[in-house]
Amino acid sequence: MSAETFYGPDFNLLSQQDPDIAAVLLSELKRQQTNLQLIASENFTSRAVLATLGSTLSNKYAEGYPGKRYYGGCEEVDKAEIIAIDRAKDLFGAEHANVQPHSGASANIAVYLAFTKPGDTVLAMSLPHGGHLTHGSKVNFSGKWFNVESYGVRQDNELIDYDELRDTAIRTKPKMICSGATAYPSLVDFEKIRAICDEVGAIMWVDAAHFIGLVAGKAIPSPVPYADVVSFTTHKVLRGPRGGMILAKAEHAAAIDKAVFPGIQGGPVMSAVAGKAVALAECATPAYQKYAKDVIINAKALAAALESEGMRAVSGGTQTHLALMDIRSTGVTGKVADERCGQAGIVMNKNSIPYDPEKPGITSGIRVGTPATTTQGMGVAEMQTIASFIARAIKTDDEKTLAGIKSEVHALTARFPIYTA
Ligand code: DSN
Repeated sequence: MSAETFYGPDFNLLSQQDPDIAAVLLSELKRQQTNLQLIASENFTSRAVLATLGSTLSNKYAEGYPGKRYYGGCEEVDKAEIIAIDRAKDLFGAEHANVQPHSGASANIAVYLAFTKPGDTVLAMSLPHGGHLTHGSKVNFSGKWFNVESYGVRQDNELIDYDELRDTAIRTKPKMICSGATAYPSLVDFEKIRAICDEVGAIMWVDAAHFIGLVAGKAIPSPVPYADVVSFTTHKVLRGPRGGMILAKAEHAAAIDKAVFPGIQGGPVMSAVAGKAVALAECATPAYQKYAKDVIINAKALAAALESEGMRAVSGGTQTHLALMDIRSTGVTGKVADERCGQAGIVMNKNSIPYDPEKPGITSGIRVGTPATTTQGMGVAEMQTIASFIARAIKTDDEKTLAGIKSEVHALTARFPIYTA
C-alpha cells in the first residue's frame, strides 16, 4: 500500500493545501515503516485508534465531566468518555478512572495537586536510577515546588533498595511515595511499598506509564489493588493514543477529578479520549494478552543477545518490556552508540545506568524496548538479528558500514510491514 493510500482521500486535500506538512506525514510514515523502533516508550497504535484521532471529536469543547459540562452539545462526546471510563475500570479492576489527562506529565501534575501542597515532602525514585522528570527533578515543577527525597537501586544488584526506601520514608515522613520509573527493567514490589506507605501514613502513588500495558495484558502483577492512585500514559506498551490516565480508589475520586479539571486542564481532547476507549477494548482481547507476554519474551531475548555481544544487562536482565544495557565494554559511550545506531536505522536512546560515571548527556548505557517490534510481529529470532545489528553499528564509525547495516535493517522491517491494511 502506498503512503498516499494509507492516509486516505483527505490526504489529497492536505497535499494541495499544505504540501510542506503533507510531505512530513509521508516521510514520517516511511521512517516508521523502514527503521527499527526500539524506543521503550513508543509503539504503533492501531488504525482504529488513528481514526478517532483524525475525527470531528477534535472540534468539541467539553470542559467538565459527562453530564456536568460547561458547554452545550456534549451529548455525543459524553458517550465516548463514559465508555472510556467504564472500560478502564473493568480492564484494571479500578474503583475510579479519569481519562482526561493530556499526557503522563499532566496526569502526574494532577496527582501532586490532589494530594499535596507546595513545600510538602514526596519520596520518589531518583532520575539517575530510572525515575522520571516529574518525580522531583530540579529542572521540573516537581523539584522546584516540592521537597522531593529520593531512593534508588542498590549498587550490587541494581534492584530497588527497599531498606533505603523505608529508612528514608521513616526519616522524612513524606506525604506521598511514588514508585514507577522510565528505565527500570525489573518489577516493583507493590506489596512492600504499600506496607511502607501504611507505616508512615503516606499516599501510595504508582506512576505506571512504562508498564501499564503489561498489566493490561495480564503479563505482570498490577499495582491497582495496592495503590491509592495510579497514573500512566496510554501510548506506550498499552498501544493507545498519545495521552494520560489516572486510576484511583473511590475515596480519592473527587480529589482526582477536581485536580484534573479545573485544577490543571481546560477542555479535554475528546478525540484522544475516544482513542483511549478504543485502545482499552483492544487491550481486553486474548490477542493483546499474547502480545503483552511476547513483548517480555522479546525483551529478555534482546537483552540476552546483547549480553552475548559483550554488553551487560543492568539489574541482571529484564522482567519487562525494556532492557538497560551497560555498554562500557564496547569502548563507546551511550551518546556515540545512539548516534551510530541512528545512522544504521536503529532508533533507541542513550541512557544513564545506575551510578553512571558519565554525564546524563553522554551516559554509559543504552535503553532498548520491544513494544513496537513486537507489534510488528517480530520474535526471538529477530531480536537476535537486531542485537547483532546494534553490536556491529556501535563498533564502527565507518559511514559505508553503517549504511550497509541500514540496508539490512530495511530488509528486516520490509518482512514485518506496519500499516499495510
Ligand atoms: N519520555 C518517556 C520515556 O521515554 O521513558 C518518559 O516520559
